[in-house]
Amino acid sequence: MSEPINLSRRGLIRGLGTGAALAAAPAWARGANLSEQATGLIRAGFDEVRGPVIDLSVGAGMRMVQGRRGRGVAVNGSVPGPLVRLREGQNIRLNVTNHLDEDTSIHWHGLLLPFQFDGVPGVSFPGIKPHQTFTYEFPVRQSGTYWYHSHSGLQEQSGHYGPLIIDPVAGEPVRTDRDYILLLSEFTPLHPKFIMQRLRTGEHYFNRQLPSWTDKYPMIGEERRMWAQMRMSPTDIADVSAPTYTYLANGRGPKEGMEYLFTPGEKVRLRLINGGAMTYFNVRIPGLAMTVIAADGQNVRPVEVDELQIAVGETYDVVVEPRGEEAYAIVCESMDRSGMALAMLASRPGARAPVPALREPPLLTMADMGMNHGPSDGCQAGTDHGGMDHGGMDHSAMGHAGMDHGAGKAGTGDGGQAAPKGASGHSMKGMPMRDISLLPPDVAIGPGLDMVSMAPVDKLGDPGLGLRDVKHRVLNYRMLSALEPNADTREPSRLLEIHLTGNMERYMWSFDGRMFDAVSDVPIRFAWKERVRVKLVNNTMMAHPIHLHGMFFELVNGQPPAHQPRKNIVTVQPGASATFDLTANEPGDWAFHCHLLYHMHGGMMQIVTVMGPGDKP
Ligand SMILES: [Cu+2]
Repeated sequence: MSEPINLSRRGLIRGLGTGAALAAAPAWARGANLSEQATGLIRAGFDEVRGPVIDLSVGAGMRMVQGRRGRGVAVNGSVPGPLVRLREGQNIRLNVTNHLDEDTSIHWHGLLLPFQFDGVPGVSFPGIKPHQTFTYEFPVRQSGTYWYHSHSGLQEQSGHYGPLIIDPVAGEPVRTDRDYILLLSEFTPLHPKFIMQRLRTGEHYFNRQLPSWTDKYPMIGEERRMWAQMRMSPTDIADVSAPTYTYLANGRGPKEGMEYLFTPGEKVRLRLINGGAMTYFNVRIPGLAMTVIAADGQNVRPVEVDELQIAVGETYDVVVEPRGEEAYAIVCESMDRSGMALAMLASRPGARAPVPALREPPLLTMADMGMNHGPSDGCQAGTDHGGMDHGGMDHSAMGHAGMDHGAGKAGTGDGGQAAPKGASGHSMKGMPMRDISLLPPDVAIGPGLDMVSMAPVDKLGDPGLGLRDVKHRVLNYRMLSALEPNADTREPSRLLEIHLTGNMERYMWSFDGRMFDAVSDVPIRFAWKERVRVKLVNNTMMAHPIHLHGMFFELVNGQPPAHQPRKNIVTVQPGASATFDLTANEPGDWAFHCHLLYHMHGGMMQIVTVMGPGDKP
């Protein structure tokens, strides 16, 4: 194996598995017939492409991960696709050729560009037809850690994604000796269309951690009855989990020996990218602190933590200084703790650190249904009866069968149309799960909405499910602060409230009760350079990573306006709210969606239209 190279001195390493000998130039690079690529096994790991013109080809093939085979979609014959390495200030032309027998696309996640090149079929361009080439061309106006992925169908689940790094003109604010990419994702031998179909027909199909009456979850019988009556489950944390998924580090399973070399005392930069379709990861390196220096590609004031949760689509750059041990495990547990992606920091090839066992699966709490008012995010169901009382639920009411309301009430406000079975207001006897009087009038009431948060509070300080009561330091959004001051610190002139809505049973997901329909939907409109405050209210029991294309917004996280952190994804915790400020200065039509692939596909998407300087509002 060749000497690892790194970004700051000798180039940026791809991080090869120890088992994988450095192959000769791949078939596509040798000018081989691309149809050959369609039958060969897709490689794990990635090469690097750079320069003013970059050619990318999207093709299908079989993937093999830890002995399991599945159909894959690859860029340039590998999963992840090649590292696209750009330089701030350059002009880039990317020729993307589609070798699939279906349409494809590439969305450049987090990049500022003319909307025609944002790569969302039906929103910004028609998509790339089979055997056609589409050329993306734009000036590179930023720097940092990003990624790219398909925005067509469910191709992202099959492997159509890759890292994208932009080197800054002015140099990095933090000097490091080594610079590595750790792109997290999932592999499944199942066809993503099959997964979507099963999610629609039975939401618990892939959740293997459903509590039974005999399991060891620390719940009393009453709590179990409450969850059962709501036909929800406190283990409803991930829609799809292991063993359906094998979690991947740069395309490699936890047993496939992904490693990054270091020399003790060096500063190592890890560019974490969550390129998964559905999985939140909790990332920690036992024995090492991580200094977060960037979020979603934007520099932040360095903040030291021991663990962080990375939402689907997010990127975090962290710096670690390994010394003392010959190896450190980079443990990336799925949020539901059904499995982990794994890599090693190794002081010599093959050096290994012990890998801690998966921690106990976390449980949803009543607070995750928007029922607690207090700052105590971590309370367990049944242990915070005071907080539950605030939500209008007390024990006398619970014993009052007459307060149960189902389909009849759920149908009111919907033109008298009774909601179908499964769409009724969940009730915990006296506890209305769907009190529509709590919603603003512009939210559509119908079968796509099965829960209304009673008292959604801002939870930007929530480190994420499963990390609320760990003993070490965990990142949360309130700890992020922009390194360079924001350009626009005007007071927002308008407040826009958007509700995240869903019907868990029927796997319908939406904004304001309206599932995305590219043809008929009315976009969210912003005037040119309008400064808007957007409040997202989560009326579901799942965390949703909400992503805006084409622009950065600033999280309203308690930092002064000039240093509110710039992001393009924000997680809205279950039953909670999250708020950001936005300057609408990128004209065009932009996708705005949940980055959980099957939620987006299930309807949680909208178009944001930013008017140009000459447009009439
Ligand atoms: Cu995206």
